Amino acid sequence: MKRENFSEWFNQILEKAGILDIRYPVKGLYVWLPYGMKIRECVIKIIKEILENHGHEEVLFPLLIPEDFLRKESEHIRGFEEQVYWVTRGGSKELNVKLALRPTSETAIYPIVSLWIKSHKDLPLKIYQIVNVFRYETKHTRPLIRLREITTFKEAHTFHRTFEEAEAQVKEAIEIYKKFFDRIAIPYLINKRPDWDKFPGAIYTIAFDTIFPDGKSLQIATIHNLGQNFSKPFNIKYEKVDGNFEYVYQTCYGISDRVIASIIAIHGDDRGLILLPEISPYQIVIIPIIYKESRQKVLNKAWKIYNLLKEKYKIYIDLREDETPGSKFYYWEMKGIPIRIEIGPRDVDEGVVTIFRRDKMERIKVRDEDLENTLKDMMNDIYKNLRERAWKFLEENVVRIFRIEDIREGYINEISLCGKDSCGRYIEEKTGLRVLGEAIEKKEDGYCLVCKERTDKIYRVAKSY
Ligand code: PR8
Repeated sequence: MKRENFSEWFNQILEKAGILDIRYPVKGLYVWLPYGMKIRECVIKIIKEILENHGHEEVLFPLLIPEDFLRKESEHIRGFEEQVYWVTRGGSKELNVKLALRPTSETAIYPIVSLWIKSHKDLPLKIYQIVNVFRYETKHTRPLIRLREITTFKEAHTFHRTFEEAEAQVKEAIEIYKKFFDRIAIPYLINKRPDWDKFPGAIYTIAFDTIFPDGKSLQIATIHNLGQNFSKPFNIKYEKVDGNFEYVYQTCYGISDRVIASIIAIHGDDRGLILLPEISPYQIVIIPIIYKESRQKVLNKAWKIYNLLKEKYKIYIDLREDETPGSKFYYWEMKGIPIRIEIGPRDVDEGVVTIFRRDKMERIKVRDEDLENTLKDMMNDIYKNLRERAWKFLEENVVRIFRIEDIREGYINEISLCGKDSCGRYIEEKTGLRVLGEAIEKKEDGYCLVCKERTDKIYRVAKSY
């Protein structure tokens, strides 16, 4: 079902695993449920840790942006004009200055940062925030994937003395996202977007794209080199060592709820979610198999194991007596808990427990004294297995193509292209697919499929979300 009817599978999992309620009566807006919030928290914790380790500090800017701020950079507003929600009234009074719900926060942040930055000593400055943003999307909206309220928008903004420093920051941002996606076992391809598809106001955009089970690509992160395009209209200047003033050079980069969509879509299966130990609300669930006569001894052992493991793992003991063990198994499999420990009366007598791992759907018996070591190895192995499986799927769906007529929907096609806009546009028109951009970590000698010029550039083409 995941493969054949991905959209339906995805929406069902969101509901059945308790991630989102998708019945909110405004298009493109959804309700986060308790279990979904716990997963979201785990993911946020990882990205925060990585950003902080790379010298970024968290800030929080207002949601509302005055119209004149939003309009300061002309390309930016041209790109976002049709996506902005406006607040025009306070109660029954018309506002003197219209206020935009931020579609992203450049134009909220930069006027204020221009007051912070005075000298070269204030640079580099690296800040980030995790907020909701609103975009009036006109393409088909989907939970977590194409939202009108992006609820988990992590945006980083950096300010530098020179163009070279901003370039180095783009490289650092690539490393940051590699670390992040590796940690959550999401495979990616890194593409420099064609000029016509870059972020409004940027010099260029680099994107991380992944592939979904239906063969469509999804942009899961973007990094933009803004040059001085924003610092000039927003007047962000610093005093150089020699006493002259110069506009700063900037980058910004962001991820969204799509990260969580990817975790669900890429790791999950027909039984539900499959979570990595690090992002699972519980890493282990203990299920005592309770019968009247042996109730006490089973519960004693279950609590003993719980106490033994609770310092090391996020662990939950499912004591519900109005549910059968079978329905509990099904329930926690749907929720993607990496490991379940089953304890029955016979296990108590024999000094063993049964361990079940969700990613491989395998059950083994382990002696009590081996339990801790087995769990430790298994947690690592689950991460390794999910990561390998996910990368394998991506790699199997990337195809090297040598003729335009062989470009296929459902795959990421790699082709030789010279890089001229006209050649890229031609491919998009001819195939109905999207040119994701130039592979930044791959070169190969060949001839542009359109104009036949020599080139070593590889471009990726796919149907995308
Ligand atoms: C910026 N400014 O805004 P970006 N639903 C879910 N996720 C989305 C949606 C949507 N409607 N639109 C975009 N994304 C820059 C960088 C501050 C931070 C996700 O960049 O417009 C996509 O994964 O490219 C995208 O890569 C990311 O947000 C950043 O958005």
